[in-house]
Amino acid sequence: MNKIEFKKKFSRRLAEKFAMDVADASPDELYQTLGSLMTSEYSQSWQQTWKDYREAEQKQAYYFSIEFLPGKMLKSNLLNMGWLEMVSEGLAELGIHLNDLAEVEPDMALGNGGLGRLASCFMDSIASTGLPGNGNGIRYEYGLFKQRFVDNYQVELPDEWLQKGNLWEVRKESKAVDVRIGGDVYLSPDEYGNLTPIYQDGMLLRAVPYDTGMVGYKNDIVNTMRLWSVEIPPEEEDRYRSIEDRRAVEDLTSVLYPDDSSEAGRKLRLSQEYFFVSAGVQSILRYYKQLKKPMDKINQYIAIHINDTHPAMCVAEFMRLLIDDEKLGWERAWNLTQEVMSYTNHTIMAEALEKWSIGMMKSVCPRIYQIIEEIDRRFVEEMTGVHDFDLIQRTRIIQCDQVHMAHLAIIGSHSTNGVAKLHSDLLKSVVLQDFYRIYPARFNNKTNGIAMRRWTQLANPTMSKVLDDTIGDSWREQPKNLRLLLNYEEDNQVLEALASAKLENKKRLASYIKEHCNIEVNPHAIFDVQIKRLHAYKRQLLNLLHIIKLYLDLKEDPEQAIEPRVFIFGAKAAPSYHYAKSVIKVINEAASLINQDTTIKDKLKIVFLENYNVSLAERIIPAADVSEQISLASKEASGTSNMKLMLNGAVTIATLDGANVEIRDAVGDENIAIFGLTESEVYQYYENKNYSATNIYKENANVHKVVKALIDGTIPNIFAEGQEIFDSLIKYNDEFFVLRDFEDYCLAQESINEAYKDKRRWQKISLNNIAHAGRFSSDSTVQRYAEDIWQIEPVFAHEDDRGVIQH
Ligand code: TH1
Repeated sequence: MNKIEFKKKFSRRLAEKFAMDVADASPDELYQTLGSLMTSEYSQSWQQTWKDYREAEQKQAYYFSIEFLPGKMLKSNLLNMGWLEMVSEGLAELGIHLNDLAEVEPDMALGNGGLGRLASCFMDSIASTGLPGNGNGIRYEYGLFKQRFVDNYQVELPDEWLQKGNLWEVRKESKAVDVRIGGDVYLSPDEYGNLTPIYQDGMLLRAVPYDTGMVGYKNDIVNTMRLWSVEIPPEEEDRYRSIEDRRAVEDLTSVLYPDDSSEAGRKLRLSQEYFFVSAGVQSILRYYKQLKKPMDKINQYIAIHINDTHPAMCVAEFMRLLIDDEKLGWERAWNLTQEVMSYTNHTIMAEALEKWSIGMMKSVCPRIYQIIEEIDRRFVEEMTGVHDFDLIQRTRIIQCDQVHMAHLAIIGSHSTNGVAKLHSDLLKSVVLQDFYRIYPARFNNKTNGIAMRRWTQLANPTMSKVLDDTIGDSWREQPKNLRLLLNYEEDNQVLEALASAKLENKKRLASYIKEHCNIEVNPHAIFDVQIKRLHAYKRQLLNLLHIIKLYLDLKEDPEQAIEPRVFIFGAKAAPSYHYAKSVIKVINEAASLINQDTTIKDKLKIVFLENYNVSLAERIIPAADVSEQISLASKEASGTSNMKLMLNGAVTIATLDGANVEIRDAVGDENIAIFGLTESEVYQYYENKNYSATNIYKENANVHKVVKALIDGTIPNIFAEGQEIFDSLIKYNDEFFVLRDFEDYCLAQESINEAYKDKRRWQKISLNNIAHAGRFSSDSTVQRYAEDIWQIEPVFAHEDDRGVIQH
C-alpha cells in the first residue's frame, strides 16, 4: 500500500466504522480505525502462514508460558509490516500524530517482568526469523496491577486493559476445548480389559482461545499467540446458578499472579496452570490428528516448550491424552513425551522452585496426579541399581507429600536449559547437579536475548537515525552489524552525533519527569537507571545506600566536584512482599528529602517513576547513561534490561552475575564497571558460614554512617520501614551481602563519575556498548532453540520441486 492509498482507505474505514471525519474523531477512534486497517491487511498473511505450515507438514513449536508481556502492539506491528514510515507520514498529512494514537493503546501486561517479556521478545523473533512457532498462555481479564504512590507507599490498582476491547485478538469459539478441574477419578476396565479413567463430579469448563497475530519483520509471516479464557459451557449453565459458583469459574482466568520469583502457593494458581496446559495440549493434539499421521510420529511434528515450571504439567497432560484417549501403551507414550517436551529454568531462587502438596494436586487435577505418581514410580524403578539410593530420593518427583515441578519437567523432557552461561553452569554444578549426573546430555545453555527492533527502531528513533547515517541500515536486519560502529570509535563527529541523540532522549525523559513527578532534572546530569522488579536479591537497597552516602558527603562538603546525577528507579513490588514495599517507601522518602534540599545545589536527584511497564521502559532506556545491574552474584539468572540498556549506549555498573558476565566479555573490562563478590566467593561464604554483617557495620565507618541513617531520623517518615531494613542487614545478617559489596560498589561508582567527566572517553565507552550489543538479539537466541532443542526450520527454507522458494 502506498501513502495515497493508505490515506484514502483510512478515511473510508473511519467513515464506515464511526461515521466520522478525521477532524471529528478522537484519538481512540483513530486508533481503532488504524488497527482495523492493519489487522485486515495482515490477516491474509496470517491465514497463508498457517496454510503453508500445514501443507509443508512442518514441525511446529509451542511455547507454553504463564506470562506474556508484549506491551503496546501498534507501532511494533506497523514496523514489522513495513508500514511505520508510510503510516506516520500519511497520518501527518491528515493532521494526525501517530504517537497520539499509540498512546491510547493500553499496555498488554500479562506478565510480571523478565520472564514474560522474554516470552514476547521470543514471539517477535520466532515470527521474524520465519520459524513455525506459537505461543500458548492465559488471557487474564486483569493484567499486572497499576502502581501508584500514596504518601510514598506503593498502592495497587486493577489493570482493566480489556475495558475498551482488544483489537489485535480474535475469539475462536469453534476452537474451544473442555477442561476438567477437580472431582474424583477412578480406573475401571473397559470392554477389552484396559483400565480407563471414570470421572466423577468436578467442573467441566470451556476454554475459549483468543488468537493474536505475531507479525514477522517484513517477511509476510504471521504466527499465533493463543491465550485461553474460561467460560461456562452452555450445557452446564444449570450447575452454575449462584453468583459464587459463577465467580469461582470466572476467577480462573481473571488475574495474573503478581508474584515474581515466588510461588503463589494458592489453589487458584495451580488451577490456572492446569487450565492453560490442558487446553493447549488438547488443541495441539486435535491439530495433529487432522494431519492424519500416526500418533507414533508426533515427535517429528510437534515440539512443546515449558517456560519455567508453571506449565510443567504439560508432561503429564500429554501422557494422559496419549494413554487414556489415544490408547498408546505407557512406554511408547513416555518416549514420545520426552522427545516432544523441553524445559527452561529461569531462576535458582529456592522460593520460586514450585512444589505443590499432593492433596492440592489431587483436588485440582486428580488424574494428572495419578499419572505423575506413575512417572515417579517408574523413575525410581529405572534408577534403582544405576544410581545410589540418596540421589534417587533427592531427584524423584514426589517427596514428603510434595510434587516437585522442576523434577517433573526435567525427567519428562529431553532438554533443560538455563538462560545465561553462568546460570546454566550453576544449574549443572549446584542447583540441579543431581540431575546433571543422571542426564548430562540434557543440559544446555541458551543465553537470553532481546527483540532489537523494539529496543532500537521503536524506542530510540534518534539513535537509529545516527546509526543509519554512520554504518548504513543493515543493522536493522542484522544486529551483529552494529559492530561496524567500531570503525568510528575515534570519529568525533559520530561520537558527537550519538551524544546529541542521547541528550535529546534525556530532554524528552526530563519533560516526562517534570510532567508526572513535578521534579526538575538537569538533562546534562548523569542519568543513572535501575529498572526491574523490586526484589531483595536485585539490591535496589545497595543503590539507595550509595545515594545516601553521596548525600551525606555533600552535606559535609557541598563544594565537592561530583558530576550531577539523577538516580532513576522503576520497580513494582509484589503486593504481599512486605520488605520490597518498605524499600520503595524508603527510596521515595529519601527522594523527597534530597530533591528538596537546596544546599546540595541540584547535584543529586532521585526519581522513582510510578508504574514501571514496557511502555515506560521504552521511554527510560534510550535516555540512560548508567545501567545498574547489581544483583548478588549467582542470583540473577540472566537479566534482560542489562542488554536493552547497553544497546542504547548506557554504561553498565555490574556484579559478575547472569548475562552481565557475557556483556563484560563482549565489551571488555575497560567499557564496563565491574564490582563485588563473585559467585564463587558468595558460595565460599555459604560454605564457611563466616559472613558477619555486624562486623562490617562496626568496622567500616562509611557503612556505619550510611546504615545508621536508616534509623536515626536523617530520612523522615520511615520509622518502621527504616528499622525493618536496618534489621534485615544487622539483625538478620544481610542475606544478600549488601554491606560486603558496599565499598567496592562506591569505588565503581567513583570510576563512573571520573569517566563521565571526560566526555570523549565516555562517548567511546558508550559507542563500544552499542557496537557489541548485537550478539544479544533474540533472533539469534530463538534460532539456537530452533536448531538445538525444537528441531524446527523456517518455512522458506523449503524449496518446492520447481526450485521456487515457498512462502
Ligand atoms: C526472570 C529472572 O529472574 C531473570 O533473571 C531472567 O532474565 C528472566 O526471568 C528471563 O529469563 C524470572 N522471572 C520469574 C517469574 C516467576 C517465576 C520465576 C521467574 S525467574 C513467576
